[in-house]
Amino acid sequence: MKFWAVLLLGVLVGGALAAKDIEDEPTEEQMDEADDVLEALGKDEEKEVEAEEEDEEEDEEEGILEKHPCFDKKCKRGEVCDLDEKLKPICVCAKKCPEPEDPALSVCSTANKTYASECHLFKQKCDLKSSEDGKRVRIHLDYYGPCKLIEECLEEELAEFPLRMRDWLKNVLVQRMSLELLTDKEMFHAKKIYEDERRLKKRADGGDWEAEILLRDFRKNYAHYVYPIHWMFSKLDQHPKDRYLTHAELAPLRAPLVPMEHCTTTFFKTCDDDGDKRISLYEWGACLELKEEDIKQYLID
Ligand SMILES: [Ca+2]
Ligand SMILES: [Ca+2]
Repeated sequence: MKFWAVLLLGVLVGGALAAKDIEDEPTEEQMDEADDVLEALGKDEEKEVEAEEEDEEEDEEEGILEKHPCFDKKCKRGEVCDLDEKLKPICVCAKKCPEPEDPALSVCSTANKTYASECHLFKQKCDLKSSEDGKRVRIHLDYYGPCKLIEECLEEELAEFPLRMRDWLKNVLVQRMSLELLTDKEMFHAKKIYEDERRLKKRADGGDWEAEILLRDFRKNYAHYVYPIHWMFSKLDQHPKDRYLTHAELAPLRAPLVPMEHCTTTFFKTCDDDGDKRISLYEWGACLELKEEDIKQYLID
């Protein structure tokens, strides 16, 4: 799944980061789950590149060389494959991570420490896990990019957050249509929004409209926002697909968004209306200000 990278295409207006609410923080288990989801996301992208390379290599090597036992072994980030005493492939902590030249590849941990890359963070997590003999390791990926000052999310800023979020979701959907990254059902909805907006001579390229304009547009062209809100919910609802979003399932949206929008964390907390630490489709729709009768299960099936 590659969509987190595409999320970055839509640039939201924003400042620094949300102040962390000490109470009601996710548990260590929930944060570990979020790490696993983020770790797997990054690897999906690498896998596609690797698969192409492997195809080429296989063509060249077929019938000549026997595969190394580590050839098909997939390890987490910060880990590499090695052979145990029985020559079976196992994952062990990486000795070293590649040093990225681009500072944008750095990540910030929940302990507010910047790591040069995801590999560096997950390697340290792996090292600690191995050395502390099963004890819980308190290192988690919080967001992409270097750590930065977290500003408090003011009430009026929080009220504006859904305006930008909705507009952004709509634009991401339309952008993905132009990149031919949608299923037929998604394409059907995206095309309709695109054509309607073109007819209305509206801009469909994202951007930083004033809150007032966004609000006016939401009221006037409300129908354009209904599907994109459902669409993002179903994209995130994957582990498991049960019509609820957990902290881990929100991570692919949260991690790239937090450095751009300091109300992200607070916003997601407010969406959990009944406080059961997961966001139902109804809570998600209500939080993004859809009318109750427009929150429809069939749109996420
Ligand atoms: Ca789920
Ligand atoms: Ca809930």
